[in-house]
Amino acid sequence: MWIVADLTDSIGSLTLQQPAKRNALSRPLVEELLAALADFERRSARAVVIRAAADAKVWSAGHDIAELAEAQDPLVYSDPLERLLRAVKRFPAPVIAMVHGSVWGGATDLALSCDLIVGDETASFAITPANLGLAYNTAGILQFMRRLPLNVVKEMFFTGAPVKADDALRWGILNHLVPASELERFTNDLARRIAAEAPLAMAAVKEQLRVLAEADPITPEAFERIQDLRRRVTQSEDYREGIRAFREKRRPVFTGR
Ligand code: YXS
Repeated sequence: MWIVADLTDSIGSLTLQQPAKRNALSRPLVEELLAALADFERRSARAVVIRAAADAKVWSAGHDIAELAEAQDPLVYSDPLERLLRAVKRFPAPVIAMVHGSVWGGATDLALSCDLIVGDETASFAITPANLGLAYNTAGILQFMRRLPLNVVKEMFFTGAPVKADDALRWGILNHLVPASELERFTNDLARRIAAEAPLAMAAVKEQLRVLAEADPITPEAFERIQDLRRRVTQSEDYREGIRAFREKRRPVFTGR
């Protein structure tokens, strides 16, 4: 088991439980999250909290780099993590990310795909394709653009550096920044308040907001241009070097080829 799932008083809780790999969002872990969300939907959960274990220093290290396809797009529509991001955004009740610890790469996209994020002073958020020589996918870029000011999105993608908790609050990544000692109580109170509201109204307004937020008209030419840009990066030597460097536990040397 890579997660712990619990449903009590109509509030679902999903705890990432793979510390040896810093809760990397591997295929088996993601498939368990997807199965638990489907179970929560069947049992009419009215709110869901996604979290790591209380003592985790890393909320999640993002995509499992060992699973990333080389020389082809590793962030395709059918990728398990992409399926999870869509499932969270489509879940018919609010999903809250409760963040203690650092959040990396695709896990930051997962947190931003939740409806609300509550973090403590240890929370930080990084998006890291540049560290691997990778071009992020369109749905993911749009997710960041919808949630954050463009200059903030650019700084996060250009540097790959973690955004620390106080900046995460200031820039709008966090809904609430609370002391670590308060995090669980605060988040549970928020979930209970949401779960006490009318569930049909909650589900409707969440889906309305998703449909309207995602109503991005994109021309075929724009789509083709983006695909061409991503294809060249995905097939680059730099991307191969990024994966190799992670595997060899060293800093990558990018040559622009
Ligand atoms: O060497 P062992 O077998 O003990 O395994 C090590 C790491 O290899 C493993 N691990 C990972 N395995 C697969 N995918 C990962 N993302 C990943 N992260 C870590 O966990 C074991 C312990 O790692 P270690 O020794 O580095 O732990 P630490 O506590 O010193 O450092 C924790 C981190 C998270 C700061 C460090 O592990 C790290 O920087 N991990 C990579 C974070 C990252 O860049 N994630 C982005 C993944 S790619 C992704 O999400 C998107 C495709 S994108 O790039 O577009 O954002």
